[in-house]
Amino acid sequence: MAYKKVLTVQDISCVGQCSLTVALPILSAAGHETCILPSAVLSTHTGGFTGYTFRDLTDDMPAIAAHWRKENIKFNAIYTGYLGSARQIAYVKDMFRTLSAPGCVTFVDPAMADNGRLYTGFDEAFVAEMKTLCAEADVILPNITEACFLTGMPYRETYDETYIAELLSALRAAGAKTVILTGVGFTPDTTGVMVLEGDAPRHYVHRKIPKSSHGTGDVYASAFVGAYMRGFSAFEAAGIASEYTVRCIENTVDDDSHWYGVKFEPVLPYLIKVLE
Ligand code: PXL
Repeated sequence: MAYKKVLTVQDISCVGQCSLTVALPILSAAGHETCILPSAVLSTHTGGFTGYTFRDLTDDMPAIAAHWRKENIKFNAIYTGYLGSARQIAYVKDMFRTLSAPGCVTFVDPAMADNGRLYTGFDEAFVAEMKTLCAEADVILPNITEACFLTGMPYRETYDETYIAELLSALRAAGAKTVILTGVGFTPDTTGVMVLEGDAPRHYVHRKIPKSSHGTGDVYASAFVGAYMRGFSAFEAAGIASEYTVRCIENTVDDDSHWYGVKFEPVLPYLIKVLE
């Protein structure tokens, strides 16, 4: 079995089932050694809670990376999610260059926006830096809103195949290599993922649960990275991550008190089985 050393760089939201509290268990369940670099520590995520704490860890990053270099620690994959400042992006690029083992795969989930809007705390300066990080990554995993911010294309609630094709071309023109564009559906009951690897995009379609759930982008990206690093193709990994994420949402949707994340943990045995 492919046992890879994966570094994931994203925040610790202590409560809220997103970022590292999702990525670490999912990547571990996928069978990989999972190393973490917290970009910030928050008491909760920013999507619905108020009064959360936020400790920016930007200034710790260069010393952590320097220590790893001194110890000659290298990674087979580096996967970034929610970053704590625009300044961190230069440090992350440096890590891509200096902490990659031969054949290292870099994944960037430009976690910064959804439903047409940037998350609280992000601005155009952050978007400009994130564009440069996406151009360096092997695989990017934006949702449609993030793809619009990355390319300058207008965000649309309703769209057709032509709009999505233009969005994918614009991402390519901005330097993206493999693109996993999430939340793409052309019928009311379905959604899916558009996978652009090489020249021809392929659409993985799955059922749509008519309720928006927090943290599912992180669940999706973590499952994708886990599957891809186990040797599945981008399209296969996109399908595995979709089916896992849909089951996590289905496992949560009836519990109105659980509005802040998805109950992904009881579904991990499913993911482990599918990856076998
Ligand atoms: O799931 C993305 C995410 C990660 N981390 C923090 C967030 C969000 C989305 O709102 O607030 C802190």
